[in-house]
Amino acid sequence: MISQRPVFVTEPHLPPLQEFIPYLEKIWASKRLTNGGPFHQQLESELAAYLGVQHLSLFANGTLALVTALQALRISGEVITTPYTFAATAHSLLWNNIKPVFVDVDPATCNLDPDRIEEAITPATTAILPVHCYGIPCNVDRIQQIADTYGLKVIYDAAHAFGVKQDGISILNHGDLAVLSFHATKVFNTFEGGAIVCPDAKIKQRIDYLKNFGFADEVTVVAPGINGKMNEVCAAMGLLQLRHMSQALESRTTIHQRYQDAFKDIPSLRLLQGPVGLEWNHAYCPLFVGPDHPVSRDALYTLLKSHHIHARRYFYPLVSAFPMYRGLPSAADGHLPHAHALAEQVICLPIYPTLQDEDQERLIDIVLRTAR
Ligand code: T4K
Repeated sequence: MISQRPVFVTEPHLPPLQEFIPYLEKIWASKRLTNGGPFHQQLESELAAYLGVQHLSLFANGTLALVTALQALRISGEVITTPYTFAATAHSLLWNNIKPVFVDVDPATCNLDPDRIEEAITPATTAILPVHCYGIPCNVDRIQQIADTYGLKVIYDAAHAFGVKQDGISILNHGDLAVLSFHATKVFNTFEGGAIVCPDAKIKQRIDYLKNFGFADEVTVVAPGINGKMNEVCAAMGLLQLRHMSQALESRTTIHQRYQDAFKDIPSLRLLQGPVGLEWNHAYCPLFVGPDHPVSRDALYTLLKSHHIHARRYFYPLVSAFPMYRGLPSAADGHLPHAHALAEQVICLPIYPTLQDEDQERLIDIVLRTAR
């Protein structure tokens, strides 16, 4: 009998429960629950080593990390960003009273098109906030060149880019800061969580103050900081996850390869490809349903749903279409043609280490039937 169990776009990666108990026992014994406890400290140093970055500051989630990264660099005025992302990217600007300026994306990567950035710069521009969408790296060299020429800061929204390397080097080392998300749905999760990757100890210290109400010591408050701290249970989850990362990444690669093999001869279906030298984390598996495919993207989405397969249309609708952004001149329809086309065509297929072979085969079979 064909399985009809529900399949979601992702499922959190959960190490065996019995391996988590000793961490909880330590938390209970020490009564240290949060505010930079021992697991928090340990995770910061283990993650920096694992990711190949100088420093990082843990956060309660990626959104608070984005908001704080912008504050740490005193970004104001206008910031150039992508409309093809999750709401949190642009929202972090609004939370700082910054005006987002949307620039179109390169359809090959789904990331900010560097050729379109310069025309969006005005005297009010202070920074660029690109996203390494789906974990595929932005054109970091071109973006840095533009930032250097115009004296702009670069903060990468690297929510999808945990562990991604290009030519052996972490892509998290690019820009002035990079922000990670460790949400339950991410490649590496701490239930909820996030981090700012910092190039030096001085900026890390400022960020550490900002995520703790601005306290520099018991009696000194240096900024109107927020409470963005990660607690000890989440940090412990991160430490345990790290022990299982290589296996999880391997499974994701295998699953992605199966999709690749299954759809390679269908020209109206496109899977994203990384550049040569990319160590991708396969955070997502976006499939682009071209206009000449016999079935539209939305019809495929509905068809899969009728088989209890809950794929997701990340990122549809575009952030620039949300009510709080659609009045901006840069959100105008004709201004973002590539982002619009991607948003109309994308469907993210289930990809996670515990995805069952038979569920993936079932899904592939349904998609292949739409091509006949
Ligand atoms: N920047 C970018 C580019 C981002 O993509 C995100 C987050 C952020 C910034 C902000 O980072 P955080 O503040 O979140 O750390 C999800 C996630 O909540 C969000 O973290 C993520 N991006 C976004 C792309 O996806 P939803 O609203 O689509 O999630 P939800 O609850 O519909 O979950 C999707 C599927 O995952 C469900 O159908 C079932 C499964 N699931 C989900 C959860 C929460 C589980 O199996 N277990 C779970 O606990 O936003």
